[in-house]
Amino acid sequence: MAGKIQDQVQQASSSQRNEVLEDFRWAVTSRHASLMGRKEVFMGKAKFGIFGDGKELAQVAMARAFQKGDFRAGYYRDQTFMMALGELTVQQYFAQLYAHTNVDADPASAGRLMNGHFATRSLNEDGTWKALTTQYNSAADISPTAAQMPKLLGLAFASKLFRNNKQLKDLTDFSIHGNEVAWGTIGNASTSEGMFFESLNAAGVLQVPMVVAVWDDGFGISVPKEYHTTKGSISEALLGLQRTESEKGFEILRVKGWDYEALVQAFATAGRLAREEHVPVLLHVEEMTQPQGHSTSGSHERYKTKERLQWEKDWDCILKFREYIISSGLATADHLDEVEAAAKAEVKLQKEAAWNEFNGEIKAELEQALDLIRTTAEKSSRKISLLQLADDLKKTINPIRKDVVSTVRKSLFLLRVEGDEVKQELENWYSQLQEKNQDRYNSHLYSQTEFSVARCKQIPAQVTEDSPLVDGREILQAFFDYTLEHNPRFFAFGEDVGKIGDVNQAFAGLQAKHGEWRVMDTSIRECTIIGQGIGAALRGLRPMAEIQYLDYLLYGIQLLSDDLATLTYRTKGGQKAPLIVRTRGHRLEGVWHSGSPMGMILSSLRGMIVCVPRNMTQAAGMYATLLQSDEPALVIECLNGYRLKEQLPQNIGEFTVPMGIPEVLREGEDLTVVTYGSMCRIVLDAAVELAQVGISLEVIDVQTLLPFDTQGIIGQSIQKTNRVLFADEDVPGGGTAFMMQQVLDHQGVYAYLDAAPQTIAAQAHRPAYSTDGDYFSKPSVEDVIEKVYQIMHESNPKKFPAL
Ligand SMILES: Cc1ncc(C[n+]2csc(CCOP(=O)(O)OP(=O)(O)O)c2C)c(N)n1
Repeated sequence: MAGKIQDQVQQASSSQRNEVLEDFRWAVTSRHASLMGRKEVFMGKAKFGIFGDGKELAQVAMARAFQKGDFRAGYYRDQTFMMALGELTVQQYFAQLYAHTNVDADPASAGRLMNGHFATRSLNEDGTWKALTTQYNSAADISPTAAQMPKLLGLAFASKLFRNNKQLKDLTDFSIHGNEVAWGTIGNASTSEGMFFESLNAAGVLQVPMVVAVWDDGFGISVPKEYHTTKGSISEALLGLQRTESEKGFEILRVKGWDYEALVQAFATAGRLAREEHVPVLLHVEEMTQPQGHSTSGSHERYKTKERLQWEKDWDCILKFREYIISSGLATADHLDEVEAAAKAEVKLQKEAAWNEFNGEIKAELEQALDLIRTTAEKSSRKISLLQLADDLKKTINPIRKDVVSTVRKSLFLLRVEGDEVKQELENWYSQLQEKNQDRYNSHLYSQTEFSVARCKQIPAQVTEDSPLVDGREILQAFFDYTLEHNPRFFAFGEDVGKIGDVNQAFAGLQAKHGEWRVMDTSIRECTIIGQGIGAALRGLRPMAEIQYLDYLLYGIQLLSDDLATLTYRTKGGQKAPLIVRTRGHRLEGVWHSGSPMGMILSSLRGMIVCVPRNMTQAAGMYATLLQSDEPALVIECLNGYRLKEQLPQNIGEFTVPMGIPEVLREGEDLTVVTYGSMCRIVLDAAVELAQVGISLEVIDVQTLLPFDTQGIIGQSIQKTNRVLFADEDVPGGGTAFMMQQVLDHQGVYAYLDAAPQTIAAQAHRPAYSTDGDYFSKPSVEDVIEKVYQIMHESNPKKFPAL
């Protein structure tokens, strides 16, 4: 018996030893990847490099505590963690450094992101979800520092919902009883960002399983931490968040980045607390280093003192790890040297394999291009110039796709005077190459799967004479009630959404009916409301995040633009977050409640659907479409429409409004007005008055700005009327300029126009307060009448004399 126990003790200690040595192997593997990565950049084989050296030890410890189903949302230093988890091979690491466009080579971003942007794939190729609870998960990184924090909150919040909302308990591909922890990493300097503080406060309020590890190397590029953080320490500065026996809050832990045992223990404690008790944890990892400096963009000798540089050498976490292993008798120095030598050799092999695969594809295309240009040259009158182009291409050092394509295009330009028999082969080859490059560099901005909005079922609203006339807000209320009943993954949250059912009462009574885990209040924090939604959507839920007024979307626009709108594109279809952002805008009163900054939205949110319903029936149909699809969307309801009467369709909750299909609201002969949202009513009122002076307006509601008129309905109208005016409430050159560009560039209407296409928009400033402020700032019925009349006057001054 005694022997058996001794065996067990020995087995335990040998497996412990193996674990430690495995961690050492990953630490040195990662370090050599960093060292070689930097050289690749200096040799010109990659453009830029940012590496995880100096942060290795904490990351092997974090990997030990990370479990299947968990999510990471971190930043560019986390290569060791990803490698130790088995979610990043060294070859993939180098493939991203070279920007290899193949998903298998770089599963995180298919070459779309610079190195150090990590992600796992949550989706199958057809856009369906993988079983996230059976894999390790990393949300896709983005570069703006601290912007990983709001979605981290949402990833953690999803666990809270899964644990508390019993209707979700069968969704075991996404959560097992809300046991999943969301692990965040952030550099010490980046904790100065507002997003960091907002996210931590919200996590403390919500009590979500979120562990935030701060990698503290004392600097943010060249700026020391005294310039960044009160008291020079984020854990000191945030002591007020620490939970006590009587008050909920954070658990705050501090640990040194070179102390292996303490790190393993700290991450284990953090993981346990978060997983079991849903307590958020701040884990401040101090005394980290940066052996190679911040990135390949400069050297740290410029701003670190000699003493600091020496300290970083003496306290290098791998050096300390070696000392620990040797002094604990877990391995000898010779053995560790052997492990390190083997790791280094392996890194070199995988680096070369990554380069050969990356370069091999390009070389093959280059050789094909050279062959084709040369054979074409033999048949062409431009032989000498073509051969010269081919020779120049051949001589390029480390050629890239741009060199190949640019040479082919120059060749085809030279060949413009030749017949098909000379150039057809090169043209065909180039058009196939274009298709491949389109897929490599331009695809997946929008969903390419069966869940794209374009493929949603179209079900018309059923309205009869008997359909009751109700307030617009009641249409939405009926829709949300139906959806809460039928779709357990759907939940809505935002400022004042819960108890009172939003400031315009579209959710009135629905929290009481469906529960606090379906319809909920948040604090005033637009940015993390968006992040909360992104994170929850990444975990298979269908959140509706409410921004109380469109004017306050600016607090969240950076996140929407950098994170949500780019998500599917930057992972080449590897992740999706079908978040619906609901807000209300356009006309009301004053500088901050009448905004319509559509130009800003259109420029920054490509990758999202942008819906601008003219009334609440259309809004309900759009929400139904969006909930069938997997695309993220912004829906801007009309602020002044909640009390207007509309007929309640019989099939509320089921009817859909298709995306990208404008609706002709009034048919006419003389001029097409293209508009949306609250302006629809103004333009329709103007149309009635203009009819009385013999001007017949065709009024078109675009309904969605992204996508925009996918069937060319506006162009067809212009073919009939030969005149067009684009109208909205944005500043001049905003939404109207976008609509005009779309129609002129994509619908070939130039030949049909009898008058210059024009726009009518609001003043360049925000509206002054009160109804008069609105009248003198936003387009009024009279403004539209006069503008249309002016266009008609220019066409026919006799019939329409000057005003
Ligand atoms: C919003 C934003 N501002 C500036 C930058 C440029 N930048 C990249 S890394 C960095 C320093 C970050 O330092 P820290 O958070 O301490 O992380 P470390 O690199 O030291 O690990 C800066 C300023 C950025 N990426 N995003």
